[in-house]
Amino acid sequence: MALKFYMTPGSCSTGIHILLETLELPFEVWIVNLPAGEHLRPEYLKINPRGTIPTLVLDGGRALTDFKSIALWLAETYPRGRLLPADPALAALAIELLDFALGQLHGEGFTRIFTTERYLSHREQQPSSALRDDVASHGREIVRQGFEALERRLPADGYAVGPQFSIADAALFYNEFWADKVGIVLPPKVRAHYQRVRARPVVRQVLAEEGYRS
Ligand SMILES: N[C@@H](CCC(=O)N[C@@H](CS)C(=O)NCC(=O)O)C(=O)O
Repeated sequence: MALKFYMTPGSCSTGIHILLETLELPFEVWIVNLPAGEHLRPEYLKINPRGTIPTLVLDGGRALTDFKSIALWLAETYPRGRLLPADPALAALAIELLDFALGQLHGEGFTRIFTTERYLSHREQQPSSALRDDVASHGREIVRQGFEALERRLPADGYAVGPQFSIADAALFYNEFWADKVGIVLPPKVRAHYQRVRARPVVRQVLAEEGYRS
């Protein structure tokens, strides 16, 4: 049985898609249409009770239901892909950056921009557009400050934690891609990192498969 990958084009699952293709693994793609609410259907909730993507169902049926666990499983199961540095301190740093990408840039920043309604008071019958704008611009500010912090620690060349592409780069990349899409200007080293990852043939292939022109 092949790996089953549940994804939505252009979402955070793009990062996992890049890791799967980098490792040249065979996998089945199951598209979950988030805007249509397919992630909340009972069939999908049976696989991933939180109703989020990405999900990776392993050979044997066990489901991994968040980005970090999938990325770690891939890196540790296929060490030849060198998706985590062999040096434990660098590997820990990669996990720190991955966590920062998922928790801060995505979790605190982009969710306020993409799913603004989740931050509006449920007591408000009809939240004003000023309130919406306030939440979304707070999200943009969190993202902007997050990339400023990243700028101070990214090396001038290579990837996030050295010369080798790692799971941290895949997590940072989808956030940089989103910033590009919503017109948030990336500081110079972050922008160079984004372009370096985006130029990788596998990344170009994944973006093309997900419907983006390079
Ligand atoms: N903790 C999850 C969160 C992933 C996540 O937020 N995915 C978004 C798409 S980028 C999602 O599934 N949103 C649907 C929802 O939260 O209802 C992970 O790390 O995989």
